[in-house]
This record gives sequence, C-alpha cells and structure tokens, in this order.
Amino acid sequence: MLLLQFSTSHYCRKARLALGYKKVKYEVENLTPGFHILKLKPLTGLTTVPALQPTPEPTIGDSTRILHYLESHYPQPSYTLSNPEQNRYAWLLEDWLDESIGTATRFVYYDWRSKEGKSINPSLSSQLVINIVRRQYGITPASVKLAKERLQNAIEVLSTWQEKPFLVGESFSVADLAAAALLSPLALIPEYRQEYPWLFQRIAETHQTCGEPLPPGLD
Ligand SMILES: N[C@@H](CCC(=O)N[C@@H](CS)C(=O)NCC(=O)O)C(=O)O
Repeated sequence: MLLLQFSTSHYCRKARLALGYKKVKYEVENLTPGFHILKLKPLTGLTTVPALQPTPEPTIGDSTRILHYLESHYPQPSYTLSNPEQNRYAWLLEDWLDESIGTATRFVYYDWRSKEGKSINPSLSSQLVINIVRRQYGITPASVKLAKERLQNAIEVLSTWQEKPFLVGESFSVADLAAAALLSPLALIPEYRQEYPWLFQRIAETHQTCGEPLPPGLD
C-alpha cells in the first residue's frame, strides 16, 4: 500500500494516523508541490494529497474517504462507535474538522510562519514557499482573523478533551483522529501552547495511540 503525500501536510498526517491506528503496513511517496497535480489528477480526479494506492484497487483521494476505506477493509481495531447516534456525531465532527477547521489551522499557521514564526526557517526559499501558499489559498489579514475566530470556537467544542480522552462516547473515534491531525500545526505557536496545554496533551496521546511520530513542536 502506498500513501502519496506532502510530508508536512496535516491532512496527510490524518491519513498516517489512521493507517497507524489500523497497523496497516504502507510506504510513502513524497510528491513535489506544484508537480503533484500531474500525478494525482489522472489517478483520483482531485488535485490534493493525501491519496492512497491499495493495489490492485483504484487510488483513493481525500483523507475522509481513506478513513472510510480503512475502516471497511481493516475493521479491527475499529474507530466506529457502537452507539449509532454517537458514531454519526463523530463523523460529523470529522467532516467539520476536515472542511472548516483544517483550513483555519492552515491560514493561522502560514500567517504565523510569515511573521513571528519566521525564525523556524528564515531562508529565502522557505519564505518564498510560504508566500506562494498564502497567495494560493487567499491567506489575507481578513481571512486570518476569521480563521482565528473559527479556531477559538473549535477549541471550545473540543474542550470535552479536558475531561476525558475521547471527544465522543467512551472510545477512540474519527473525531479524535481528525482533531489530533488537523490542529497539530498549532503546536508550534506559543500562544496556543500556553493557553491550551490539554489540547496538545491529547494530540500527543493520539499520536502515541496511532504509533505516529509526534508533530513539530511536540517532538
Ligand atoms: N479535504 C481534503 C483536503 C486535502 C488538502 O487540502 N491537501 C492539501 C495539502 S495540506 C493539498 O494537497 N494542496 C495542494 C493543492 O490544493 O493543489 C482531504 O481531506 O484530503
């Protein structure tokens, strides 16, 4: 099984957490941003990573579809909750985290990398990539402000993690997995680390559960 990815993408981290949780053996191919489209478009019709190639079956594009594929082909250990209503809620959180919060994280993270976080990699080439990403996704002061508000709301929704290790019900679900991956880039930003230590503790625990190396900032 081959995972087509960008090594630094939090959506690819989400797919790796799922593969690790299921203890599926896989290899990775790191694609070059920009040229990735040439490889992906004919395979999935999409232009985004991650994509999973479970030969001989067709390539699966989109991290949510990868999670569904893994659950149906590798049922144990499961991330389906036994209570159907809770399970539906966990997938709803997964979809919201994927479609809204993962994007908000990207906006806040790349904005920070171009300002206070410049010291992470001040090289011209790194700042050039960051500027391309900011332009590609329309990361502007107004969109970053909105993203910060969205993250604030998300952290309140996820505050269930303060009391117990699972966001929904009493066992590990796709909500835990998606939250751990899609909020992980915030681990480098001091304000979030100081204000929400519990969030990063759960993100680290989820990585340990899935056998995935910790994200930058928590490693
Ligand atoms: N909802 C998609 C989002 C994936 C996504 O946004 N991937 C980014 C990397 S973090 C990407 O491939 N961007 C390149 C592009 O849009 O061309 C998923 O869950 O797979």
